[in-house]
Amino acid sequence: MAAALPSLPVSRLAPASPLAPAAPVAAAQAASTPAVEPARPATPVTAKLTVNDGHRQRSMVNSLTVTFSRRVTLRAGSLRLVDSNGRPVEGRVTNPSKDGRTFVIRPGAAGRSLPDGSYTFVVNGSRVSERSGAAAVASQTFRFHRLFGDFDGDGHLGPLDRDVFRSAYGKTVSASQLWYADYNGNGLVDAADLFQFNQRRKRH
Ligand SMILES: [Ca+2]
Ligand SMILES: [Ca+2]
Repeated sequence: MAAALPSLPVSRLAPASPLAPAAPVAAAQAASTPAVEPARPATPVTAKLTVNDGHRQRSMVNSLTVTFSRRVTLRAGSLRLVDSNGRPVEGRVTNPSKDGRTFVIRPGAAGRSLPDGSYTFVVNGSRVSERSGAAAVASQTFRFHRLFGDFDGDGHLGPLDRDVFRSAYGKTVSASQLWYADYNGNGLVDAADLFQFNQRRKRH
C-alpha cells in the first residue's frame, strides 16, 4: 500500500536501528570529557537525487533515487516530495540493495509517471541519522519537472523532441527503449501518444 512520504513508517524503510540518537551520545561524551568537543566527522552526510535512471528525459518520471554519502536510518518525515502547489505526493520508499544508502521512491500509481508539473524533493536532515550516529545529515532540496514529450529535459517541446517522437512513432517500447514516449503505457508509440504530444507542443 502506498504511504504518504511525510509519514513513512520507519519499519518499511530500514530495519529498526539499535543506535541511540546522536544527542544522548554527544551528551555522554561531554559529561566524561567536558573540555573536549565530541568527535564528529568533518563532513556532514549528503544526498544526491537521481530522476528515473539518470537519463535526461523528463517525458516520464516514475522513480527517484536518493543516494546518501554514508549509511543512514530514515525516520518519518525524512523524505518529502511536493508538487508546484505544495501538495505532498504519495510514494513508496524502499532500500532494495539494503545498503542503507540508496533509497528508491516510486511516486504515485505503480509504474506510472508523475503528472506534468514542477516538483520539489526535500531531504530533512533532522529526520535522518547516520548509522554510526556521529555526523550531521545535511538538509537538501532538489527540483525537477515532468513534461510529456520533453525528451531532452530542457522544459520545452522543441525540434529535438519532435524528431525523437517521429523516430519513435509506430514502434513498440520496452523498459529500456522509448518507454518514455508511450504516454498511455500500452507498449506502443501510437496515435494516442501523438495526441498528447501535440497538445503539449501548442503550450510549451
Ligand atoms: Ca525539450
Ligand atoms: Ca501508447
